[in-house]
Amino acid sequence: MQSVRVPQRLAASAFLMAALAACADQPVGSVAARDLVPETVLAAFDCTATREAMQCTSLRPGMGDARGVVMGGQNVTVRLASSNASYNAQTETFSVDVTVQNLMNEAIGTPDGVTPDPAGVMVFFMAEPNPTGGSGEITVDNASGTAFFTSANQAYHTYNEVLDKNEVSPPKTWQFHMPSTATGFRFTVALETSVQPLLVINEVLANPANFNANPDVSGEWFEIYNGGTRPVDLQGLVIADSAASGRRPYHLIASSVVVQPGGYAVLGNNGNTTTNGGVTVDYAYGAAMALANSLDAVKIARVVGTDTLTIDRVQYSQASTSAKDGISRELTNPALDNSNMDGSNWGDATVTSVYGAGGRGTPKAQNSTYVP
Ligand SMILES: [Ca+2]
Ligand SMILES: [Ca+2]
Ligand SMILES: [Ca+2]
Repeated sequence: MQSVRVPQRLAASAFLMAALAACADQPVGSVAARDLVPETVLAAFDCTATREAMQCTSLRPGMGDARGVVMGGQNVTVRLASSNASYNAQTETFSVDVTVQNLMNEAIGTPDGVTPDPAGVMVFFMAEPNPTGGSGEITVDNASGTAFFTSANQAYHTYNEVLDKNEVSPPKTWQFHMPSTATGFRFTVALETSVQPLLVINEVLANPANFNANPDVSGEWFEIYNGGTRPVDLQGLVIADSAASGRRPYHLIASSVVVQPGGYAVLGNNGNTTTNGGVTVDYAYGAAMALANSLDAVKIARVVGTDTLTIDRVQYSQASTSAKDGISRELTNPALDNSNMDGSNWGDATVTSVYGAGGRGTPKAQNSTYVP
């Protein structure tokens, strides 16, 4: 039976069970079930081996990948490195140690940067080993399992790691059965994993200037910065603020808002620039959030199965610091700890040339308080 690559953490979720029941006549392990786990194909590699060595180079983006466009490749998003290649003539086994290095700013093997994805980082054999010298059937000997990737029952190696920026995994020994009649072989692999959306709440205007009778219901906004290496679509993520009774119910971002690496998105309660103080908003959440001019919090999270995992969260309790009338609060550098908006990692927008009647601030642009 085809193995089901569904993290144990999610296996008990009602969502998943409902999805499986809904397609009960589909083979277990169908793409529908796997897609509940937000996985990303990061790179594909063309690998060649002799009895003494193995090397992998990048495949071009989009090469025949039924799972979507392959992003980047070797030395762009992730690096595969091999060492200690050896051949055992008695058992006809070729062995090589392979490590995975994450070259991106965002962590991999985790949906939020902290929580390990039980599915880990998976390296799929897209094309099985074929001899390049001599003859005989070459097979993957010690796969972690098989699953549907571009076709059924494809072998994969799993690295159960959360890999932060530049981090290298411990080596895993890949073993192949290589008959003595073969002298070399070739195969392709693709690396698939969950990726942390490296989003930073970077600027908040909780207390718009008095451009109309009730500016709070028409002119609040906050800015998100993408500190990652890959674009992030906010669609499907959830946002919330706090209310007197605790966290307000999450609001699902219902339309596509792609934030490029190093780019910004502005989310506000009102998308109409003639009535919101003049701010151009990428996404309007309406009355789903209301940023108090006293104390409050802003959170963005992602839903994975029945879990809601925080991507970023900021809070403030000093109105005289973080909710000044008509002055946004800016993070001085997106790499800093931004959890406390009242703290010294944040500052008041200094630009006096206002974006509009709503007040001082730098919506969808680098903060005026930015310190490299
Ligand atoms: Ca609130
Ligand atoms: Ca307000
Ligand atoms: Ca800004």
